[in-house]
Amino acid sequence: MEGKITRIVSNLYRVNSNDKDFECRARGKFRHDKLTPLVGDIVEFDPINCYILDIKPRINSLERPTIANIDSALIVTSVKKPDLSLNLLDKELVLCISNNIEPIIVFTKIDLLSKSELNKIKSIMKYYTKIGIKVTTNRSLYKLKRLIKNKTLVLTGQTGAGKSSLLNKLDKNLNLETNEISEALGRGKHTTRHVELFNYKSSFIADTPGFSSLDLTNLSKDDIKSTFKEFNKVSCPYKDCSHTNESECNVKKLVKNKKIMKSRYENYIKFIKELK
Ligand SMILES: Nc1nc2c(ncn2[C@@H]2O[C@H](COP(=O)(O)OP(=O)(O)O)[C@@H](O)[C@H]2O)c(=O)[nH]1
Ligand SMILES: [Mg+2]
Ligand SMILES: [Zn+2]
Repeated sequence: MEGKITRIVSNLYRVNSNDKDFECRARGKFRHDKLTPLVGDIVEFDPINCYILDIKPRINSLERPTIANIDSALIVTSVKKPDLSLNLLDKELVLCISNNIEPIIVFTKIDLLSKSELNKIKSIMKYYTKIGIKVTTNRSLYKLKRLIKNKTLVLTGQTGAGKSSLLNKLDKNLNLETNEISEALGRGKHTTRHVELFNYKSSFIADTPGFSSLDLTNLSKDDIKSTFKEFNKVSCPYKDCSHTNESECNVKKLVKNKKIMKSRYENYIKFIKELK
């Protein structure tokens, strides 16, 4: 039978197949091949003796959290408490896109905004949508459900952004704890936080704090540049323009003309400088 590993505790692998869980062990063969089954792996297994027989090729794998075959990431981004950080959002976008993970931005706490603040957020949402990124809010559950259908997803976002609340909204049975304080305490108590995928209809969602390490050091300048989708459509006089110090750069012109969001450009420059 074929299934998906949703949880690993010591040497027990939980394999979900047709809505049923099987607690399996892995064959010694994997240790030989230096191949460790990961949460998210699609495996062939023996449902009678509960042994994992084979691991299907991965589409990708992340290290922190350790997880394989991620289609999309829900980038949970609060607009207040904690305040909106476009720097963090853009960084998460770079990490997703460079790992071939489809980003889905979910803005939260819109209800805490004044009217003028709301208009600002709306124009930010419009911009990200325009450059081809999926954007929704935690109030549009219907849209969100459509966006996550048949996918394996990770949640990412700051503590207090509303990740657990969002999962609870999707699935009332989950009952995840939802406040900063309990989470902060929990983090201290459980030093090893293992990754677990929970099955929601046809989707699997990783209950993790997301990319615990938001560092770009494994990327090159070109990797970063290519994740800024709106820059790629612009042709500059220099074929390999880095859009930094070149005297003639059409990206920089578009930033001046407010066709490219200023914070996007500034974050691009910051990320490139972080590599040095
Ligand atoms: N006003 C408001 N509060 C929210 C919203 N989403 C979550 N919260 C609150 O924000 C706090 C942190 O939420 P939680 O889900 O624990 O965040 P997490 O750390 O990302 O899992 C909790 O007190 C939630 O009730 C929202 O859309 N609006
Ligand atoms: Mg939480
Ligand atoms: Zn340029």
